[in-house]
Amino acid sequence: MTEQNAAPQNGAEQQKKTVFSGVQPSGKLTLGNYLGALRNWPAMQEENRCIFSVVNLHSITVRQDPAALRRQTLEVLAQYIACGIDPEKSLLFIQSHVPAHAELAWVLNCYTMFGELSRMTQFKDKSQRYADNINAGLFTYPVLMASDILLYQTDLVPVGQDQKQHVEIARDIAQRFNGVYGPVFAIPEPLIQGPGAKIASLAEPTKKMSKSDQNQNAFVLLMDKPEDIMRKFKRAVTDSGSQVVRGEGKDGVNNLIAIYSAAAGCSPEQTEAEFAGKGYGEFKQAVGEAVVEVLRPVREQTERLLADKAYLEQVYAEGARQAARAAERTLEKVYKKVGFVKKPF
Ligand code: ATP
Ligand code: LTN
Repeated sequence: MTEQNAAPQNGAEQQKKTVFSGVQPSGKLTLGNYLGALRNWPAMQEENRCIFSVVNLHSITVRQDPAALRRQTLEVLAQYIACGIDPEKSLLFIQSHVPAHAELAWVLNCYTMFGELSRMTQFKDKSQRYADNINAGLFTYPVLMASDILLYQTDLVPVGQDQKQHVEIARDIAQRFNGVYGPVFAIPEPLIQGPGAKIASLAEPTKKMSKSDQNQNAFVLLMDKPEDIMRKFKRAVTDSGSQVVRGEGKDGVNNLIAIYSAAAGCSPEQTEAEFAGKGYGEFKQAVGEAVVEVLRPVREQTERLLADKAYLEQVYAEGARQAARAAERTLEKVYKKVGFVKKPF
């Protein structure tokens, strides 16, 4: 990102909206992450001030292998770029490199209610899934996410459907804080786009496709080889019907229709029309092929980028520098408002 985009703006620059989003490096990215989030981001960078972070502080709410976490962090960064995010136009950084995120999270913890965090669906799901590690970080995860968003005076947060509730709590926290101290934070809005906003597991289509699923056949990874992608779609759970139409209780087919539509860039209605009179077997083959084609350039570009660690390092170093400057401005305002004595250096 050019300097002027991170600095206070004037004229036309002032009209730009600020966009912030992030992905956890808690595993390898899935087709759900891609169709629900990443894929929609490059188009936004032409007209907005875009900031994308690899949110590694969030990932340790679940136990991670340190070496794998380090590797996955660079992989996610490479995949951002491979998906079309241009480091010259957008600000890309690793969350732990900007201490303001953890600092603001502490303050906002004191403006977030136990009751509202208890209602978060992701907390309920994850505390069931990781019953032996229901740590405080898992509980306050949405406060850290609110800090990510609010530090940059964000207007829009492009995410998948599952994160809507978290963006809403960020709005609530911002409004509460502004209500006490005056207008400190911009009030962000979630941006949930297209048929890819809610991709389900291929093995259990009532659940979301998640990179931390134990079952390898539940997800397609961005880095999967074409033959693996085809095999996973061939095995995808459907139902006893045969027509490629959406319907109540047809979660598997509904999901494949959403995936095909998102991958081929058409509406679910167009997908149904295209496959009228064709069976599930033929449809699954077509979904697999469409996904292979969409992911191929992303996989190849990611591989090239991962071979150039020096370039990635340069991108995240510059990103951290610019992000820290922007974040520090908001943090300073917050510290002043709550009554902290000004830092002497
Ligand atoms: P984890 O399984 O480790 O909790 P995750 O796969 O849900 O992670 P995140 O890093 O939490 O991935 O999400 C990154 C982005 O991808 C978010 O915007 C989220 O809404 C989106 N996303 C994740 N899973 C899906 C899905 N199945 N369908 C659509 N969007 C998704
Ligand atoms: N919780 C998000 C990841 C995330 C995020 C953010 C997304 C952390 N901070 C800020 C948007 C904006 C998730 O996808 N699970």
